[in-house]
Amino acid sequence: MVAFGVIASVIGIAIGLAIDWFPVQGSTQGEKIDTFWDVLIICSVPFFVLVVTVVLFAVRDFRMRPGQENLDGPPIHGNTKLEVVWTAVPAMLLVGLCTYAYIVLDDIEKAPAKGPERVVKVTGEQFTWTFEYNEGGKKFKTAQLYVPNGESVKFDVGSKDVIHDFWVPAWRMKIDAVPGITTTYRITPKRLGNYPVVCAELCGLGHAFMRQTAHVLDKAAFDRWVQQQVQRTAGGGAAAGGAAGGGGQSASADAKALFTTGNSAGATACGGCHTLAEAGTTGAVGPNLDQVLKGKDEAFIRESIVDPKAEIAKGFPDAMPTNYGDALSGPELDALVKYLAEVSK
Ligand code: HEC
Ligand SMILES: [Cu+2]
Repeated sequence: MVAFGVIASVIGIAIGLAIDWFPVQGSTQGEKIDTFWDVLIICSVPFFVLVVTVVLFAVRDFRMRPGQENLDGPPIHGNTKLEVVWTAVPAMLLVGLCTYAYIVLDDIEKAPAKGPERVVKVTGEQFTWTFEYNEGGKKFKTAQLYVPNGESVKFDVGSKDVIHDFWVPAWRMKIDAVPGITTTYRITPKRLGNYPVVCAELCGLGHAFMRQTAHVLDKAAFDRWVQQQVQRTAGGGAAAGGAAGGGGQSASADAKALFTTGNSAGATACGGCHTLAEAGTTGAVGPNLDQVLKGKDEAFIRESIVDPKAEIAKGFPDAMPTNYGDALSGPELDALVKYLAEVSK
């Protein structure tokens, strides 16, 4: 039995460690968390094997045989030594693992020893995330998350409505976004690339679509991106106004881009949820706009975008983001409404 248990434990641990449980590891915090996971596997597999082995051998050796139906074994009055052992060993293991977990948690929540730290304000709302930056005194908001590789970033997380949960699985850390309080965590990205941002708290009908992207850039690319955002925020109104007023061609081109990719001020792409033939999108979360906008006037379209809760389209969830009134500039909204009215005629 012991030999069986040892072999099964070794195989179990080997399988447990060989399985690729998680998405790519994208932060230095992730290393410690993944190591902790491996330790948990090493500690828990032998206990699982112990229990299952005893059950299997007991079933084989002590099962009731024909003619024994009415026999009962001798009465058992407990075994103090055994009970002490099976209480003390798991208790010690538990205390040990809790201590280790506490040390890991304390370590991954620590502020970096040197240098100022970037703070990004994260706001959840049904059903989108908005990220607010303050780069050298210049403030701006975006719908996608950008961070430079190798630099610690602290997230101040809040919510405008219900409880959400800010999670980038590749970074391993997550925390609830709770209305009325600010929760925080920090990570240091260690891998370039794009990773999903997920809401990990069921927050309403649009919960599953509350997904954006975290972009990890090298420092130079990040600085260029910040420069663009600062320019956009400073001159954004004028530039967009110019485009919208600058002839039908460019206005409709801009509106189409807005529809298919959103903007960087917090407006997520309409096309992810809506089908619109002219824009080549096939989203099916919300109504097919080719069909439902036929014959509708600009006022209806405008209201549907700015105040989607005013009228919920029949048969669809109340899942359209409610932040477009803020996230689209005046000219952007005008261009989008005009474009939709034209192409759905
Ligand atoms: C997360 C998914 C999602 C996104 C993104 C989204 N919508 Fe919607 N939209 C919906 C859903 C669901 C409905 C139906 C419920 C409602 O009426 O609010 C809807 C309704 C509408 C309606 C009203 C249709 C009707 O028949 O009443 C219009 C118009 C509309 N959306 C346009 C847009 C535009 C324009 C954008 C981008 C600026 C956009 N939507 C972004 C999900 C989305
Ligand atoms: Cu949410």
